[in-house]
Amino acid sequence: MFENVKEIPGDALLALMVAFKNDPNPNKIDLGVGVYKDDTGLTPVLNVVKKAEAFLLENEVSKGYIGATGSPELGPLLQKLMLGDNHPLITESRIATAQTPGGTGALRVAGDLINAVNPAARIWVSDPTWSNHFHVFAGAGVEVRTYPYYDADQNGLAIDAMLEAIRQIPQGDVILLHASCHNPTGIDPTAEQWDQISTLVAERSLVPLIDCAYQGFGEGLEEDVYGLRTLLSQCPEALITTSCSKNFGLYNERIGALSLVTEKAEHCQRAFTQVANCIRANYSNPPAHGAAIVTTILSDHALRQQWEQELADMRQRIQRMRNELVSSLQSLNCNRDFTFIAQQKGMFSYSGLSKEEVLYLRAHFGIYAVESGRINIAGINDQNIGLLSEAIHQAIQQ
Ligand code: PLP
Ligand code: TYF
Repeated sequence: MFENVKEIPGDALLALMVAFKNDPNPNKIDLGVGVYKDDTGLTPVLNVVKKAEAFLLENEVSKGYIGATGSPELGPLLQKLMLGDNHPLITESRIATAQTPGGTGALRVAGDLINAVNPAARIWVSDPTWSNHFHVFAGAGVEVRTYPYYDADQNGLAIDAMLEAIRQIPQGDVILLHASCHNPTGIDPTAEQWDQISTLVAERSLVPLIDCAYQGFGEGLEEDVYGLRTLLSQCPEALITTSCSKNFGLYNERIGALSLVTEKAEHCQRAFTQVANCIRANYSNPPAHGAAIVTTILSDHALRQQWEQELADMRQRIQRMRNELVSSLQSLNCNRDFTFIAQQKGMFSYSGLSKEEVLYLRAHFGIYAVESGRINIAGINDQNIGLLSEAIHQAIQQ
């Protein structure tokens, strides 16, 4: 069976992670894969997570299966986090949530669900988007198309081209929108642009799939769901994929969720049986530990406050590094304007560096960025920012 199987290239981002690890340069800098790092370059376990785990170690009574759709407490807690307390979708029972293995698991179940209930539907993703979106939806048998998003000349959102493309998407298709902290560009729509996008998505009878992987990493827990709430206020149906990897620092626990929003409560109950069926046919039921951590934190007042503080610390450190990179490059009199980096949101920045410049940084300084020019701002710290700025200054003069 395997004699003539051809090799396929792995994920370029994960390959970059390995290349960084193998580089002996003591001053190397990792701006590649999207994980948060603190000022010492580590991806720490949050203190609040350690507290929740200590509680679970004492109090957990069973390792029994938790069922296809996972923890029954997780869904309502995540719904409130995204929508706010007493949101009409919650009080009207028009939203149902299944726990999934990470945001990626949620995206895959969403793809399987789309394929099961409307096999003709395509999914439209931004150009560019997180590369795994293509793999996940193709794997689920859903055709992926793109709409314009990035304006390279302005280093901003190509809003006119985006709206024009959305006007052409056939009714009933699914459109994926990043709730905040767009991966890879770091460019999010403004509130006014979200209003325009939402009105159009509703007018065209498209189903928004809102990928919410960075709530709290941009401007704040509330601010980062402005677009999500606006879309849900206008569109009768939607899908939301949530990841707790970044905002709880639970990357390898694989914790996320898929929420289904329907026009009527009875549609929700029926469609949710399809969600459960997709999960059963795939991995049967999700791992329990990450959900237990998240529910422990979100349902306890003191733990929740501590989590919000630790999340704010991560967010503020990223913003500080954005500002410092911009001023550091300015003080070197770089002949290129990088001020847009301070305006972008979340961990990622489309820096505008060309592939040649990225490869120059890697070869000459052991600085690892993605060839598209994407840099992970969380990889910058007080110790390496001087070297990084000098290196960028040199790379763009080549
Ligand atoms: N969606 C986006 C936009 C992402 O950047 C990521 C990144 O990791 C995910 C989803 C998936 O996250 P998870 O690690 O929870 O599967
Ligand atoms: O874009 C990133 O860097 C993150 C992490 O296959 C990631 O979203 C990257 C690739 C991948 C899984 C996660």
